[in-house]
Amino acid sequence: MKPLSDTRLGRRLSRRDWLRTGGVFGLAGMTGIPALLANRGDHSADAPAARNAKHIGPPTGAMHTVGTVDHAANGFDPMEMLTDFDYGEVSTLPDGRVVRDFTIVAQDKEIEIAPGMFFPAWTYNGQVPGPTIRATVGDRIRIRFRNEGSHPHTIHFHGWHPSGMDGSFPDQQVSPGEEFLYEFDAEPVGLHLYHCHTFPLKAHIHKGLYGAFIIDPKTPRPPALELVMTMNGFDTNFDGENEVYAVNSVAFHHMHSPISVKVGETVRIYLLNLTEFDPVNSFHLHASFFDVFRTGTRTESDEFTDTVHFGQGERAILEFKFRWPGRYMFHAHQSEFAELGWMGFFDVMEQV
Ligand SMILES: [Cu+2]
Repeated sequence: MKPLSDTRLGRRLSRRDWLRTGGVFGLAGMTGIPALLANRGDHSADAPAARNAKHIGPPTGAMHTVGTVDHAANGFDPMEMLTDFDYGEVSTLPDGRVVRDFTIVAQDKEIEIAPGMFFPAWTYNGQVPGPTIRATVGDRIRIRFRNEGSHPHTIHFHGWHPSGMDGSFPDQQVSPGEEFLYEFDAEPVGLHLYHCHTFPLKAHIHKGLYGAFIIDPKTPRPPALELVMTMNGFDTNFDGENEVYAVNSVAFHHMHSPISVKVGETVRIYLLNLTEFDPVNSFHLHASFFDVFRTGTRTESDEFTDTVHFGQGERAILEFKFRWPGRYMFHAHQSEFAELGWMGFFDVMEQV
């Protein structure tokens, strides 16, 4: 079903070879991976594509998966994840400063990343990405980290913190069954991230141990519809290349469930790239342009464009408004990523 190697030729098939040989057609039948892909290639009666097309619906060229992901079983819903901000348990220090207490637990967990396609993830709090940690600049952050997974893990936060809180050194690894308390002040203002910093990093990050860390300025940003989108990918056959791409883990989710916005409403996307294996990922918005606040550290827009490209760990706040009602696509501008899951729709309604 998933030919990792061609023993006859004695060489490993690359993902692209695999797509060309029709491997994905078997995948399409098994998992609902897009009818779009099933429509490529040989359509003769005996071709796997034709056989599987019968199971996954008519060859409409529809650009999404067929079937549904069980979000309840996953324990997270990509739509809810867009606006799910964890502000922690709030208390105050004697000097009046705000303290935010969080608990993050590392757990091994199988997650469904496309209908019928499961990935053996390593998670923070059972979800990929982990919870979006949010604070105001200057707040004290305390994160009680418990490792209930099968491997050593850490949490390495981007932002200011002393060396002892870095979560990257050999003596800072948290073994299964152990705990560590990360404590530091939230600074600087910006859109940051956190991720496991255990070697090999590419395995620990790709398995799902990452999340967004937003530090708001003292004067809040203007009101907007705020959405967190973490661009990610999954290497489902462990060949060092991703077979599935998404924002917030579930391929094509917003093709089935478009994001509702209003004409003239400010949309603010906290966009991060945590894709492993590929050097860049990108975001392109149809029929509109957006301001780009790189790393979210400054209040002036760095750029006005319709496409941004990020290396891993790179992130920016995007702000835009739609002028007209209707359906507008957003997707990676690496067409291959888009066709393997990283695309979605905004549904724009008239203001009432
Ligand atoms: Cu780890």
